[in-house]
Amino acid sequence: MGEEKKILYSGMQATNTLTLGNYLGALKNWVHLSEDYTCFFGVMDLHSLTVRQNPTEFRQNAKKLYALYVAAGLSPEENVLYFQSHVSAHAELAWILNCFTYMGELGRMTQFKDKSAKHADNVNAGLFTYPVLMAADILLYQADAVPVGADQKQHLEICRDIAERFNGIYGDVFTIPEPYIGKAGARIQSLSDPEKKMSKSDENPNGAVMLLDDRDTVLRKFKRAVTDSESAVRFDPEKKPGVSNLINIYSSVTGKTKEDVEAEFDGKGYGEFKAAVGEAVADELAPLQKKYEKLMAEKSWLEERIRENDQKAAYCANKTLRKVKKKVGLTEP
Ligand code: ATP
Ligand code: LTN
Repeated sequence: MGEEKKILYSGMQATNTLTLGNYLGALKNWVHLSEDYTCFFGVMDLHSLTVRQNPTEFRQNAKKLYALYVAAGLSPEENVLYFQSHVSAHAELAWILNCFTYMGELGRMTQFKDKSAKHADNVNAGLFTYPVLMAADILLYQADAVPVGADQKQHLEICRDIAERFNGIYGDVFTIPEPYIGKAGARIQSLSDPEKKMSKSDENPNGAVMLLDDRDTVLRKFKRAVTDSESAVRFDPEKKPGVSNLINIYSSVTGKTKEDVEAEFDGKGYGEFKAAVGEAVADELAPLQKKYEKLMAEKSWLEERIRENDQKAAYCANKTLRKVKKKVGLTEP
């Protein structure tokens, strides 16, 4: 028998459809990691409530996100793919951990500061305690590794602090998780403004390639991608952020190194290069989109997997929650 696999936990908020940045920076890496870890991936719908949602669109987006996880290659039979809000232990543990988290710690979170500025009319308490719910997500499953983008690193640090504080009082209840910051595709920039990251909430529709964009749209967006006044395909993020971003995307999709890409397009113009990147991305997305359409057409299969996975997640989460409740001295029901 081999060694028992370590536990990996991650998830995304269920807002809007995903971009190529979400795919190359997160989802695609998860698919690789899922071979080596026992994985839990959540559709983080409770976190999405920190920003006001339209209920109909929100419900659809959450289901779409689940289908995209599966279409991208995460098997719901090999991994636990579930909805955060379907497992009540998340909200329960978050409450308990709230009582082990200090206002000062939460006030230092840069995401809280950014989002409060962006949604100045709705600086709610959920936005403030967002990292505590995230800590509960991770700690419930005794995760060893948590793949996240650089923007989430601070949240992982506070999660470790809360877990260590709790363990310090009550003994070894929680596994202390390690962040796992991927390398390839770690940061895909906007096609229209390569100084900014590619984001779902970009105002310019040409800045972000969406995972469900059709071939013509993908090709058109790459054709319009902002570059520079030279014509050499050379990786230099400082001086040539646009072209460097395209090299990064192309190398992430094809698996070629940056040097190989430079050599491949040596002496060729930007027009040819942009067309090649567009084609490579469209080819990468085509099978994912086909699978997504198929999944959405036979919803009952997906719904059955969701039910099974919600139960598997709840089983693991409740084990930790029971232990926590006992440790803090809550009476048994
Ligand atoms: P928003 O536009 O609403 O801020 P987002 O597109 O940044 O959202 P998140 O839900 O915050 O998406 O992130 C989901 C995951 O995708 C995270 O792990 C994040 O690090 C990763 N990710 C998001 N955008 C990019 C990007 N441009 N490049 C690489 N990874 C990204
Ligand atoms: N905050 C994360 C989403 C998220 C998450 C988590 C990621 C919520 N809970 C637990 C990893 C582990 C984001 O915005 N990307």
